[in-house]
Amino acid sequence: MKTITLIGAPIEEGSGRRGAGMGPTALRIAGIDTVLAELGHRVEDEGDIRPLPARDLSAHPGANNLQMVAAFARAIHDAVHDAARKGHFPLVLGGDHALSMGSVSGVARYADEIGRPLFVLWLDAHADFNSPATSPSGNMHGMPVAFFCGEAEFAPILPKERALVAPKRVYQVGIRSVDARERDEIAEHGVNVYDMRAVDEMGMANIMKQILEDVRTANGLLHVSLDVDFLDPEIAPGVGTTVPGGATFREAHLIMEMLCDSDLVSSLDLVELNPFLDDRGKSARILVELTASLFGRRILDRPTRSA
Ligand code: B3U
Ligand code: MN
Ligand code: MN
Repeated sequence: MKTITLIGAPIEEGSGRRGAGMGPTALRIAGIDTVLAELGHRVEDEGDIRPLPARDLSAHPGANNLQMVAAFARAIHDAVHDAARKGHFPLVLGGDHALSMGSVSGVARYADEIGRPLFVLWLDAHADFNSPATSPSGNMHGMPVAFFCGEAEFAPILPKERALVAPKRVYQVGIRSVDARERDEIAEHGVNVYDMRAVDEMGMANIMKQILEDVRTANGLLHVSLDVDFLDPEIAPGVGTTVPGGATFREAHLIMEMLCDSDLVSSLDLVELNPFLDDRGKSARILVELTASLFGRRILDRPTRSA
């Protein structure tokens, strides 16, 4: 039994189009709280974050809506850090992926405080390793991984002394749309990449076993960031940037079931859900189902452990 703090993060300013701000509402309508409560967890819904004004920052030509993104990042950082410190499981309901600048930094700070390394599992079609200098779009939802790894240091979005994540503890699974500069950056920084070809060749179970073993060996905390576009658009069309050839329903569930068995996950983001583009709530529902699997819903009881 866990105490789960739901943190609504209705940010859409990182994405370059409207709609992701309705994500937290759609996830609540799809029953995220009741599903978790039915599995025996205590659920505390903090409601939606109100961004703290970031008037100290000025506009930046390579980072669209910098002030609003920073405002959300600061508030999310504090909410996630507070929840983790209380021993709760922070579950962030997005909102676009720029919110992970705040959530991952918040858990990284907590991990530092308790002296354990933070690992990040990034489930996404994209690498999200751009910076204002490299981004083709200027959209900040394409920058969070570079940000929490200490790259993309172009503005004081969070205090300078914030905790960072070591790129070698970041695992990207499912990527299939990477900009040329990003490809060089992730290789240079030693980010662990399992692109869709690796998924096809190795199988999701083997990939997850390797990742979970690394986290367990290091006695780490694991943050999971799930972007809707990780999934194939056939099963999850409610996202601004659909990329064909994504994870199947079963691949995604297997990940969640193995994460559940491992008991290593300490925080989760559900991001990029755009209800305006969805098909009768299909994508919101699949995110809720995947979350249920992560928190203990199972097909049969199995004695096997995943790592
Ligand atoms: N890499 C591109 C596209 C992109 C990144 N993340 C999303 N789209 N969702 C960029 O704009 O940085
Ligand atoms: Mn993303
Ligand atoms: Mn993406």
